[in-house]
Amino acid sequence: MDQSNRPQSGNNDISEIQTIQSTRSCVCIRSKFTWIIFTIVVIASITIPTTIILTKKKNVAETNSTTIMMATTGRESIALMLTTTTTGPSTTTTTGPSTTTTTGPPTTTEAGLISLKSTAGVVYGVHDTRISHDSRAAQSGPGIVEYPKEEPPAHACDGDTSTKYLNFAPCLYSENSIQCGLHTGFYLELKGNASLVTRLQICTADDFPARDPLTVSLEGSNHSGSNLTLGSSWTLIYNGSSGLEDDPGRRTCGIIQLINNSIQYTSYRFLVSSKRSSESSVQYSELKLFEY
Ligand SMILES: *[C@@H]1O[C@H](CO)[C@@H](O)[C@H](O)[C@H]1NC(C)=O
Ligand SMILES: *[C@@H]1O[C@H](CO)[C@@H](O)[C@H](O)[C@H]1NC(C)=O
Ligand SMILES: *[C@@H]1O[C@H](CO)[C@@H](O)[C@H](O)[C@H]1NC(C)=O
Ligand SMILES: *[C@@H]1O[C@H](CO)[C@@H](O)[C@H](O)[C@H]1NC(C)=O
Ligand SMILES: *[C@@H]1O[C@H](CO)[C@@H](O)[C@H](O)[C@H]1NC(C)=O
Ligand SMILES: CC(=O)N[C@H]1CO[C@H](CO)[C@@H](O)[C@@H]1O
Repeated sequence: MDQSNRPQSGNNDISEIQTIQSTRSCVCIRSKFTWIIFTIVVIASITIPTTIILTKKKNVAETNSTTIMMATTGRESIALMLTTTTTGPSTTTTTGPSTTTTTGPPTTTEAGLISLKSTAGVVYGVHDTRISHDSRAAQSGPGIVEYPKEEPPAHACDGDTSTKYLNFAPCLYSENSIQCGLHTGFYLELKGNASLVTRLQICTADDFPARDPLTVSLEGSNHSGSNLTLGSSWTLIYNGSSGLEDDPGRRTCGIIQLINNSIQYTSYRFLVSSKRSSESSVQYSELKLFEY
């Protein structure tokens, strides 16, 4: 900054001597000018690394750019605006090439993610089902106690945040209440070996934040087949926050919840006990379980 000021001060020497008393406004303009240069340098130092990060990693970049933007808001609104504009184009360029989903491959890089591939590929939807109580099977269809055929429970276990599981029970699809979709969920028998679940994460669906689960439970069992409908088959592993209190956005995974668990199970039952606000149903794109 010193260097950039030097030639100017040389040119302004005479006028400065002449109008020493009336230079307040002049100095003011100059300090404004240096302030603008400083701002540009600050903006450049923020936007260039941000753009590099964004083009490198899509999902990570979204969270990180948000962090940077939030850090910048406190300092100056211009920098914030410019950071926002850079995230726009680079996000579009990164989503462009990956044609399959907007959020990219969700499973490949996640350490400890348990495969939710199920025995015979079946995921059992349930409704009106409470922790340690018997499961009541949910039917597919548009009416009461049912889920849409195109939005089955298996969609919560497919590793794809562009598909979702939606359940209206005990409501009709036309109803709108805080109760709709509560005490629904699903269970499955893992195709692989028993797993030790120590973390849980839920990802939002494509629309209606009001339908996001807020409190959930996870139970484990080593039983199989029809015994899994019995409440006595299940042991409670987790009962608490979904990690979605602060809406992370659509088709986005919430905060990972830690689970104090030291027992392996071969089957899991997931239930939703509350949602964000009044809507026709509960919905989510993914349940993710991790083993370390
Ligand atoms: C599953 O468990 C069996 C025996 O308990 C073991 O032989 C096998 O390697 C395990 N498979 C995987 C994928 O861990
Ligand atoms: C179901 O549970 C009962 C009692 O615990 C047990 O005797 C039976 O073998 C179980 N059946 C299966 C298929 O696991
Ligand atoms: C599960 O947590 C809810 C609060 O979210 C609580 O009301 C309920 O009693 C808990 N159930 C069990 C079985 O711990
Ligand atoms: C975790 O569970 C064990 C056994 O149930 C218990 O002794 C321990 O206090 C728990 N730890 C926490 C942090 O809740
Ligand atoms: C369930 O099976 C796993 C693996 O065989 C075992 O480690 C675990 O202790 C069993 N859980 C219970 C509650 O028996
Ligand atoms: C600087 C910063 O916030 N880095 C974070 C970027 O996002 C990853 C994954 O969410 C975090 O692990 C980093 O700490």
